[in-house]
Amino acid sequence: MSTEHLPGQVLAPEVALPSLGEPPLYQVVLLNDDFTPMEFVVEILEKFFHLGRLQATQIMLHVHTRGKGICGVFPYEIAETKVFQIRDFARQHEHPLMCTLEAV
Ligand code: TYC
Repeated sequence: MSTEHLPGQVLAPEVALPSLGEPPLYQVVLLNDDFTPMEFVVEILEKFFHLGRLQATQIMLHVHTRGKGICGVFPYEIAETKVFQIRDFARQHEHPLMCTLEAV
């Protein structure tokens, strides 16, 4: 289908130019379980969120004691990619670690 306008036709601005606000943000949430080793969780936080050892350990311990915790906040596609990568990495190492997305 052609996208050319008919001569003299003018598109309403809201149709021609969708507003470009900030993208909605999503938090990547890590869930506790009884089996995944603490050291493995710390490695995940370092590897996928570029956290230092201290902050990664603090977040791991928060998840361990409180049941869940936020690893980072991102636009949807980045957050979704991190969730998939973490799930895959955990499965490759045969750990049941789970993480999810939550709208901010
Ligand atoms: N509870 C796990 C243990 O005692 C450690 C753990 C922490 C697992 C955080 C998952 O998201 C998690 N080995």
